[in-house]
Formats: sequence, structure tokens, C-alpha cells
Amino acid sequence: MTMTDPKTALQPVDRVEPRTRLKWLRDMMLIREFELRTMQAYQEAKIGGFCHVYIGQEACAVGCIAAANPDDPVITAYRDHGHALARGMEPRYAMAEMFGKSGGCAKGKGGSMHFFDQRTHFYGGHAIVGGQTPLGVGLAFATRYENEVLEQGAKRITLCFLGDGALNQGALHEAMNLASVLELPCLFIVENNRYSMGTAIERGTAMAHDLSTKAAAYGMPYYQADGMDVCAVYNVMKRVIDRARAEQAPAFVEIKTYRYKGHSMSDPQKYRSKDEVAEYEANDPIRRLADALIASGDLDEKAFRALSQSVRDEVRDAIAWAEQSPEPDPAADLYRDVVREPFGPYGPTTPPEMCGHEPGAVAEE
Ligand SMILES: Cc1ncc(C[n+]2csc(CCOP(=O)(O)OP(=O)(O)O)c2C)c(N)n1
Ligand SMILES: [Mg+2]
Repeated sequence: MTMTDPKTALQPVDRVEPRTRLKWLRDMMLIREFELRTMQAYQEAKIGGFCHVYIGQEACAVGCIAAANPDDPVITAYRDHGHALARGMEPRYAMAEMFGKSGGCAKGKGGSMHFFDQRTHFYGGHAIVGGQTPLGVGLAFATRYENEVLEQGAKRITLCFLGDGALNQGALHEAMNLASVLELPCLFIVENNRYSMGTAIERGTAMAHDLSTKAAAYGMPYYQADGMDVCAVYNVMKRVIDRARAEQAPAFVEIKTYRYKGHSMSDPQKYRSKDEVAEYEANDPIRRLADALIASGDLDEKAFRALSQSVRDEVRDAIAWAEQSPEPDPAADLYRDVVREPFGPYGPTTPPEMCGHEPGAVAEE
């Protein structure tokens, strides 16, 4: 594999159908509304523990996941609500997890940072910075092994998202090395939002101005996308994914993005100016796509308002559902789905019970 010029390596993708771009708009709006309500519920002490919102970064998850197949594994860090929803996790299922209720995707035992949904091939939600990257390589190994050795399943690729803060974790470098040596179809997708907690990337990361050097160290092609534009993300990712799927090889993608809110719910944000935040907000990916659809005649303000209302209704319903979902039962649930015996026997994880609500068929174990 050789170094790739991110500007010339990718041909433009054909114009995407307006109907598809309207779906992306709704997906981004759903994530935004879900998280605004999450912040409110957190302030009302209905949600506990750590909570990191993705507001501003929605185009990354939506654009990348739109370019993948539904059975391509997705894995990410703790800022995971957007990826799970973009992947199709039911908002009820996601909100109940935020509330720590037994109807949540991890039965209320994971919370905000540990979403998981096997049926949509969403493998978490991981709180250790960079910890998901060796797991992403393991998923890529599994899909390649299934396809080539067991002759089961199509060629798949793994979307392994990470923050810019994970660039300096040893685990990432071991993972990238292995993916390259074994030629595993793992896409390392860096959501470069410029900060790792309060540390600006150039303060903590060598060669921050040119992350292609990270890819070059492991012989991987490097690509770059504007994360404030969902169509641009899709355009890049469609080509990257098609190529990685065909070649069954890794790649490294940098998506330039920005988070509007603090790192977590308690962040005085002394490390950046209000003007900087306002500059990015003025280039908001949701407004940008809505304006483009209005300009092309595929959306009008009335339809946009109706879309906003439907998203608000869906999230309100998710909150109502989460509120009435039962608390986990400590006596019955504490050791459920926990591997206790060091040498087995291991049983399969039991699928979450939706407490009377079943959003779709549960994947076969
Ligand atoms: C191994 C490890 N070290 C430190 C932390 C504490 N920590 C939590 S989030 C975070 C910042 C990570 O930033 P980045 O990867 O850029 O992701 P972002 O929050 O910007 O999405 C740190 C240092 C941790 N969770 N894991
Ligand atoms: Mg970051």
C-alpha cells in the first residue's frame, strides 16, 4: 500500500438522491434533538454518570454509516449516541440506557458511554481512550475469517471511530500495525474535533498539522473529509469503503469536525473562546444541508418545520418510554450477562428485553 493524496485519490460520487439526503437531514436532526433532551434530563438529575454529547459532529457518523452496509461492524469511543442512532438504534432503547433503565440497549448497566446493539452490528461505546481500536481490528479479523476461511457472509469492513486524543495511545499503534501486517479491513476514522478534553491537538500530538504521517507509518492510505458537510463525508467514505471492501485492507481517515458543547456535562471550557465556537456553529451541518435542499427545491421551510416536529415527537416518546421502563433488579440482574467462571462454560449473552416493546427481530446468536 502506498501513501495517498487525499485530494486526488477519490473521484466524486454521483449526485445522491434528494430522498436520501432528506433521510440524512432527519438522522442528524434526530441525534441533535436526542442530545439536547439528554442534556436537559441530565440537569434534572434523571441521568447519572458521565455523559458526552456529539452536538456539532453529527455529519461524521451519519455520512460514514450511510456509506457502509448495515452488517459492517461499527465501534466507537464514549461519545457514542450519534453513531448508535445513525446505525438505527431505536431512540427508546437509547434513552432508556441513558436513564439506567432495564429497557435500555445494555439493560441499564452501561449508561451513556456503553451503548451496544448487536442487532444493528453496533459494538459499543468504550470508555477507555483508544480501547476500542484493538477491538475494531478484532472485528475486522473476524469478518475476514468468516468470509474467506469459513466461507460465510459477504466481504465486510469495520468502521472503527476514534477521537484525536486516541492518536497517542499505544493501543492504537499496536492495532494499526496488526491491521496493516495482517491486511485487515479496518477503517480507522479519526473524528478530529481539535480537542481532547481541554488539550488542543497541537499541544498534545506530534505532527498534528499532518495526520497523514500517522497512516504512512503503517503503510495505510490516508483520506480526509470535511466533517461539517455530510455530503462531503459520504463522498469520501463511499470511495474509501468500496476500496477497502474490495481489497480487504485497512485505511486511515481524518474527519475535521468540532464539538459545540463542553467535553462532558461539567466543563467550564476555559481552553477556547466563544468566538471560535460561534464560527463553527455558523457552519452547522444540519442548517447547511437544509439550506442546500431548500435551494435545490427539495425542501421548503414548512416541510423543514414538520420534520423538526416529527423528530421532537420521537424523542419525547423515547423519554416517556424511558421514564416508565423499570429499574434493573439488583438481585436478579447483577450477575446476569457477566462471565463469572474463568474457564467457562460460557453461554451467549442474552438479548435485551424491551419490557413489552420489541423494535425488531433479534439477531441469531
Ligand atoms: C486511557 C485513558 N486515558 C484517559 C482517559 C480520560 N479521558 C476521557 S475522555 C478523554 C479525552 C479524549 O479526547 P478525544 O479522543 O479527542 O475524544 P473527544 O472527547 O474529543 O471525542 C480523556 C483523556 C480515559 N478515558 N482513558
Ligand atoms: Mg477530540
